[in-house]
Amino acid sequence: MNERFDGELFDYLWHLDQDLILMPPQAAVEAVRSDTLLFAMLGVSALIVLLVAVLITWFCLRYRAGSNADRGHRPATKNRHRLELTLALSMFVIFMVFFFWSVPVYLDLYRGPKDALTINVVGKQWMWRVYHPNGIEEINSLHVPVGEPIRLRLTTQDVIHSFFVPAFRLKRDAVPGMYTNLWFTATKPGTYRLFCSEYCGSFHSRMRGRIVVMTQADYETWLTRHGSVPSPAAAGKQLFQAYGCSGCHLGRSSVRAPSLAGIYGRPVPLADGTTIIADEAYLHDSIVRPVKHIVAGYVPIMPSFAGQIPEGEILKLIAYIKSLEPGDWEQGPVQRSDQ
Ligand code: HEC
Ligand SMILES: [Cu+2]
Repeated sequence: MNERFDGELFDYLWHLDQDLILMPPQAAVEAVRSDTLLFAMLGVSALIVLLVAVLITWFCLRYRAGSNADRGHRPATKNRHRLELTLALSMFVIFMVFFFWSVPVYLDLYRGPKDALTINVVGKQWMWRVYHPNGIEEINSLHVPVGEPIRLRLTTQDVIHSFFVPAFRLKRDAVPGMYTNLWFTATKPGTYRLFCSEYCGSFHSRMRGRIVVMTQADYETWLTRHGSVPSPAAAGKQLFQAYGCSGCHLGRSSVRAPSLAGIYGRPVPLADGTTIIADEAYLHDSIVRPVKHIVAGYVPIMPSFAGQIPEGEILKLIAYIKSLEPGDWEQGPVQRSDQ
């Protein structure tokens, strides 16, 4: 048994108590909301199962062979109608209660608050890479402050993965070429387990990590301790040069390509006559699949960068493009000489 395997076995045994618990801790607002709903549904189902079981037993005893129970036909009365109506209506009411209870729970999971702190997460065989808005990067761990709404924007570098945090009762697929979102507000400081819950290759089971929920004060300390990294936009500016994007896109270049200054969030007219809002997904597509949306008035000469730029760097390029204000590139030569 080599040392590495030894370490893993130890790791496995060490966490066994956490793996085998029946209910993971409730560590987020979302966990409490879905647990309450789940247990209410389980409760109602249990009551109905109980009612059916009691009736079955009662009828078995009452109408058993040889008993002198009345087996004659019931005369058709208005009463029977009322029984059917009551049953149907009460079922309807129960279902409607659950409908109006669960819809907001579901919608909140897919449309979180606008002011949430956005953190990018990229799945990759077999790890989770985390990109904080201030440039801090982590692998297989995610540090967040308690009590603050967090939005995770997920994507993946290779195959489909799924971001699963049992303590938050949250799971969302990370899909290649797509951004999916996950919102949560952690309620208890502590360390929680993170899994990939979509089979993604030989070492899928090792694609685990931890979520560290910290008090505001601890989080501030953590940020300053890791703080002196370039911002994603600054890193993106470097990459924009390194990958030769500036050769086409910057003002002075001879090749005709649209200016990207101030494009984020604006409608872009496309060659097929439609317009599209330049959001993250559009910018991502423009880099890896330029022919998907061709900007009106331009020849589609941009090469596809699919598979050539890691997702983490695409995030930085997008951060750079987002940071540009309209007119930023007008003073082309000045811009270029300081790079
Ligand atoms: C060979 C020249 C060339 C290179 C290199 C190039 N582009 Fe482009 N790019 C274009 C052209 C031409 C268009 C407009 C036609 C189209 O949509 O395909 C465009 C479109 C875009 C758009 C959409 C612009 C809009 O107005 O909606 C984005 C975003 C973009 N490029 C980003 C990049 C990034 C990031 C890089 C570097 C990784 C890059 N480009 C490299 C020529 C280039
Ligand atoms: Cu995975």
